[in-house]
Amino acid sequence: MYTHMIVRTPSKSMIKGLRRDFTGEPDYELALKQHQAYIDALESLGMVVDVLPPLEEYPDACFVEDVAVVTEKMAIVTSPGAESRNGEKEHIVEALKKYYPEDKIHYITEGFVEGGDIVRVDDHFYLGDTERSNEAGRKQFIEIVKQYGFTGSVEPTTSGLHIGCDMMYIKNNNLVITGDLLNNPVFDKYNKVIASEEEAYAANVAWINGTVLMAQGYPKLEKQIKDLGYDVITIDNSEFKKIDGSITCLSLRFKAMK
Ligand code: CIR
Repeated sequence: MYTHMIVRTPSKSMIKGLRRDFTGEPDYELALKQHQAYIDALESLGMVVDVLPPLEEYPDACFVEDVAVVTEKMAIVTSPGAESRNGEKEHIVEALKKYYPEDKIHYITEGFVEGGDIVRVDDHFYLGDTERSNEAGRKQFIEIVKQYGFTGSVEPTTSGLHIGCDMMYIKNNNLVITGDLLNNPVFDKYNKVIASEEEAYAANVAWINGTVLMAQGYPKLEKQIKDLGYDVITIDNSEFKKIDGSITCLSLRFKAMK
């Protein structure tokens, strides 16, 4: 069960956010409205939401998922592999201290790893082998989580920016999955909820205490998830999609330790 969320208001500079393909410039005012709708959806589910101020010097800073991994036992401040994003990590620490004792906040100091490249499935973390992380960062991450009884493994990922673009766990053994990860036998033990190629973008869904938050406009996947008995909330996040953002990247979701 999650109780809290941390988000960061997009800065005006978000229109210059990193992207792999240009599909149009984001409309900042619309992005702000979509961000508020995202917050409203989570508050409607009873989550306490901390809204951090925009960081103009970091166009991608609204994607707070990439700078930390938060659990019920500890938090890890990551170290983004995208050079323009690495400094964002300094700005999440204070927000985490509100909810975690200092000795339960760990830091990636070796190499790089981004939160979007880490997907938790029960007590295991799958880490993506993408351009945003390296061996040293992944190794240190796995060493830290092992101290808390978690396990971790690294999986090849070629179709998305992060492994989290192509899979998300919605509990009860249900794994929303798409792209190359479908060919990885490691995931055969899960009930695969397959996002079709044309709906691949929507595979990044957020499970929030039994409800699934997902991008608007992907009716097949929405039905597949509803058919499993989940309530679904859809969010229009067109402006974040233009800079490779999806649903989970806009928040840190956790059960506060203090
Ligand atoms: C980036 O390329 O870093 C941002 N424009 C998008 C980050 C999306 N993060 C995520 O899915 N966890």
